[in-house]
Amino acid sequence: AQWKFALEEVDGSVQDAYAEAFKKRIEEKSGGDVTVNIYPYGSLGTSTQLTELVANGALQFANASPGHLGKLIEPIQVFSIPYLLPENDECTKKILGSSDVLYDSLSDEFENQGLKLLTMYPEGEMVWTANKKVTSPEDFENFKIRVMTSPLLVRAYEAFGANPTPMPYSEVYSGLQLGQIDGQVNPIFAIQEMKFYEVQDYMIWAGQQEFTTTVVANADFYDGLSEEHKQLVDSTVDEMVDVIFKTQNQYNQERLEKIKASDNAPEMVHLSDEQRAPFREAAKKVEAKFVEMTGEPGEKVLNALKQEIKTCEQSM
Ligand code: 6CS
Repeated sequence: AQWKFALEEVDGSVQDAYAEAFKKRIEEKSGGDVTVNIYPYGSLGTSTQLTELVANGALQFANASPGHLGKLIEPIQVFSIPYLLPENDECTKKILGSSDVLYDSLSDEFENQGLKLLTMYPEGEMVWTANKKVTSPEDFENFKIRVMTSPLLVRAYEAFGANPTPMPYSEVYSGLQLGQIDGQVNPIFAIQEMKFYEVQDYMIWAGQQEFTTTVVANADFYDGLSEEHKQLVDSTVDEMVDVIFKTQNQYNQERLEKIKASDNAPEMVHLSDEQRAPFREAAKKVEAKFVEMTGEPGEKVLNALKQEIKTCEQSM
């Protein structure tokens, strides 16, 4: 069998590291029975288009990040509520890898769209890059910030006082360069590999959000797999939880050093707890918006996730 796995990120990214390790394990364990072909971001289209290609069976696997899934699977936007996920990374890893909320109720929503939710993993803390020093919601006034295409992200950055502009990943660099947008938000490894730091003066840590992604499969493809192949996919996905957690940490650390060592490196700004406070306060409004958008099912997901976070944090 030949399986196609498409990425929302370029060669050398965190998603690429995942797919490469997945491929290696699958090919070895299947004894050459299965080959996995990886398609990095670019030729096949935007994140939204990749999700469509998996849903209609043209692709077997792809990454599909909540930041772009919000129109198709509204409640997955719970992962885009700022300051919601645990501060403890181990809890984030645990919840994304094995949460009941995620793999019971939310996976049904994926199923309804022809998608099998295989796993979810973190890719690192999201950092703002900007052409001015933003330390308060007031600084965000008239500031055009690019966000991913999920509707809740527009609400989130409005609540933070900015003018959010949703656009695909591939358009961000030129948007920054041409001044159509003033800033954007992404994990450090992505800021480095997409060269956003070259056209921005500041990198700003506000601690508001972990970047999360899902790996989805075409649902009919997955359901139709032999027991042996299903086991192959499931066991590999399980093994990958720790592998990718370590890799993304390493990539983000190494690439921060690269950015710092570059000519004209952006100024690194770490917001204090006091400076973060108004953004945290604004996040409550985003939570309310989420409930308004997604209704009772969304509210249930939100409350159950909060409970899981609390339980994990208390056990650490
Ligand atoms: O900003 C984005 O659109 C993208 N950022 C990352 C780090 N991965 C995929 C996503 O589409």
